[in-house]
Amino acid sequence: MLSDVTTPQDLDDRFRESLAALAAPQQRADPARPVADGAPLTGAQLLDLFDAQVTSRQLDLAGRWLRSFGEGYYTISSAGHEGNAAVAAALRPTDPALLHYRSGAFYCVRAAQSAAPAAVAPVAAPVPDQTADDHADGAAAERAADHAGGGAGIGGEAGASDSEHGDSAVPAASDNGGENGDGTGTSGPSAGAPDPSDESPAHESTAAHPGVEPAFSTDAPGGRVPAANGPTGTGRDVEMAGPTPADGDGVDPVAAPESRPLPGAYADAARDVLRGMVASSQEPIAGGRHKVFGRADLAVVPTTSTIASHLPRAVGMGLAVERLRRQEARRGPAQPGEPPAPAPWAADAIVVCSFGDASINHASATAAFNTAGWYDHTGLRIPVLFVCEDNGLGISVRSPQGWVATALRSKPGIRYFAADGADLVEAYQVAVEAAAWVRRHRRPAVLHLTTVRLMGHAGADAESAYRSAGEIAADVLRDPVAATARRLVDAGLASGAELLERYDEIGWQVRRIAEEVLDEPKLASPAEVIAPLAPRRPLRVARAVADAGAQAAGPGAAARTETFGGKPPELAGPFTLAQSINAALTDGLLSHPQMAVFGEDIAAKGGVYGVTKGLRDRFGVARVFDTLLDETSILGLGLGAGLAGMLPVPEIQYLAYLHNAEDQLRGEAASMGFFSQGALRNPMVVRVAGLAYQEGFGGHFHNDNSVAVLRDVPGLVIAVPARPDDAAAMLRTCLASAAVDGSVCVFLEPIALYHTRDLYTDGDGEWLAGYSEPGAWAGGHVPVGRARVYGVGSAEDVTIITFGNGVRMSLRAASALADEGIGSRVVDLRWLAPLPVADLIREAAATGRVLVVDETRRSGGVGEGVIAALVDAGYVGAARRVAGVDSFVPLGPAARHVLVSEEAITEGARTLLAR
Ligand SMILES: Cc1ncc(C[n+]2csc(CCOP(=O)(O)OP(=O)(O)O)c2C)c(N)n1
Repeated sequence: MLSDVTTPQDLDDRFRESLAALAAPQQRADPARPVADGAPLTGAQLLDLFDAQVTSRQLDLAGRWLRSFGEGYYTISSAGHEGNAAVAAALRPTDPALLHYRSGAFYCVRAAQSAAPAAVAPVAAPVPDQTADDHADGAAAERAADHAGGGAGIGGEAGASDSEHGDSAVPAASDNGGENGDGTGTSGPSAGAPDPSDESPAHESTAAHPGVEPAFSTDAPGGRVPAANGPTGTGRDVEMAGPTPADGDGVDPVAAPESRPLPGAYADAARDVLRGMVASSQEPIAGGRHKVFGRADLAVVPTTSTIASHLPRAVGMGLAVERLRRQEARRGPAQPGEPPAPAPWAADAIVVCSFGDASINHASATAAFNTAGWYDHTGLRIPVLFVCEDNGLGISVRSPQGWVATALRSKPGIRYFAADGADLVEAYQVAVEAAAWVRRHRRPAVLHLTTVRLMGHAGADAESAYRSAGEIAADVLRDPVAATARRLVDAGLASGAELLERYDEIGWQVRRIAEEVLDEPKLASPAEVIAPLAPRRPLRVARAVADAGAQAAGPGAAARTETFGGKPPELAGPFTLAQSINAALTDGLLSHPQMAVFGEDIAAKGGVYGVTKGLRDRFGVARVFDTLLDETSILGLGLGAGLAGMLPVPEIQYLAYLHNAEDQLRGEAASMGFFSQGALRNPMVVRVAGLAYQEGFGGHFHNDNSVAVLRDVPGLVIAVPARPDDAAAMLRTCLASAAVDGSVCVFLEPIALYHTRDLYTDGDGEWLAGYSEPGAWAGGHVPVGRARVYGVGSAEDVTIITFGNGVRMSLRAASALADEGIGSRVVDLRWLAPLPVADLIREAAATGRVLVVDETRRSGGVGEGVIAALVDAGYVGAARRVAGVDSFVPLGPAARHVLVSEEAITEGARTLLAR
């Protein structure tokens, strides 16, 4: 009986009723044949996808069951979304997938695909279009990119000259009546005829391997549907004890479904999911840290609970995958001794990301759609398939009738496909078309998959508060698993009773595994929890810096000199902070072939402060490029590029503008190691221009002095160089740390010091520094979390702990104090995270009097952390703080009222000494 709230019991009862009502087929069909004339799936394939759907459904029921006695911690289900099994089947197991939290069936299919023996012929060999842009030389690409609005991209080799890329060449655009006239088309049975020119390369590749007997069927044009007699084990630790398989002699084409073994990969997938539900430390990706769909060997990248936050990353991955493909195509097969291409994804991979209908409204989603479309408009290729699983609801809020289709159809540069997720055959056909289109054209598309949501948003959700009983019942009637069962019975492939037996058998197996994983260990200590958070291997980082120096001084010396226009920076200078960062970025691009520098205005203009001047000319648009104006997307590009094996160095133009995109750093970048136990990483060095004291320029937004939002991001490295020589060394450290340990680093550059030359008096040039020659990089290496100490006068009376602009102000103040006979030691933290605690304690103890000079705000500012670190370490001396006022920074001279001044520093020191 269906109540006003759909409980697991209701859904289960209803499913049983509907299967019991199905008559036995009059005639049995051959499972090796298509389920219907012209259908893209055979009966056997449909039976297998049914298994995946049922496994997913039984996982949902098990999740509620585990919760009922307090041993399960996750009840958001996939029920109603099991049509996504078809999407997985249409893809290749090597296509990176960033999945919606309702992806149980997708995950089961992906696991089964991946379990295919290696001997199986690869499906759908790469035959991306060899369009004009593949052959574009750098200069042409650069011109094209410039023409397109200054935006090259990670795939910046592509020109805008693509013969297929334009209004006139959008495949089937005007054939199907859904064309928007801007490169966005509509496809799918519900929208119009498919474009014959979009035939998947899969056909070609399968035909190209005659005689190969795949364990997974390859006659479907897209990915691999797990075959009925597919692998029953994957070498992992579980196998479902299914009923005895039918004789494999092929004589009996009407084998009843209960005689099919359940692929062991489904059991493995079920175990993964159940381990997540019970927070087992043996869960394969997050190790009990979260319930996510993810496994590195399945190319399933875990996503966070923040809806749509994975979409900007998916776009970045698309760009990077395409860039690396082109790079590899250009350089040809690896020569002996040549390092392998760093990309972890197949060259012709496409990226898939799925999400709900309410999520399309989120700023992160609109940013991702826009960025994909923007790049597409410039002629750059982004092979991303967006999949919107539309159940019509976001928890309790309805998507307005027709809104999702209207919104998704009208995304410029993104081709639209639509399918009914309750019809597995149709969904598969359209998903294959969509995936093939993206793979062939290397362009973005969205698949709008209509679904229902069964059993509410999550376990505790009382749907009756916002939905009528009739509405809930209508959704149950559209249960996609029951729909697949009907299809199987109609096609003569099984009876309802047989399918019900299958459902129960899988249910029994899932419960058995659930009981097994209940006993598995949980994370048992803080150390265990944080182990994968941010690995630090300082010796390896130091060695990487030394190696880069040796390369630049030795075999790379000639190229380096040429890159610097004949005069290496150590022979030029002395440099300002900005010049030093510029030279270090140049050296970084030379040392790290996978490094790319990008952001707003950084290429053609060279940055609003000239820090990146000349880099594009030195390295070309593929490695140094302007992005569109959206910080979320800039970081998303970095997230995806890092995951694809690159070393991204995005720039955020002003600290104030990091905040609107901060989740991409906090929720996405910094958490990847944590939620994947280090199996996946997104190394990144985010350059941020910030902090105050830009006298006479701007108000708060160009003088933002708040870093509180960064300081508590677990594992994040925050560097604040004050001096030109430190800046170069610290940037080398950050790049090496990102490359070696996968670190996510914020390199916060004090704008006011960019062009500062003097320290004490006009013209003294004491804030300039020479640039280290590469042979000296190892000796001058600055490890993460090590401070610099300056002794002024006797250095015995007071310890001034500071960073950034505070260093220069404190040195000037210390000089004035020295004239009064007060000796100071000025400690430049250099790293705000992790704080150089050992250095702090040593220097504090040396005088017993600590003055913290903190240019950020009093509340939540860096000084709070410094004082707390001293207290935690048992420091018992005197301590004071001077800090910014808890205010936004006002315009003009009024800024001085809220910022730390040199006078405040000298006053603070005198007060300390007077105690
Ligand atoms: C940025 C963000 N805001 C709010 C939430 C809380 N939340 C979780 S799921 C959800 C609804 C999402 O609806 P939809 O995208 O349609 O996916 P569905 O759950 O319907 O499959 C909300 C609001 C969240 N996870 N992330």
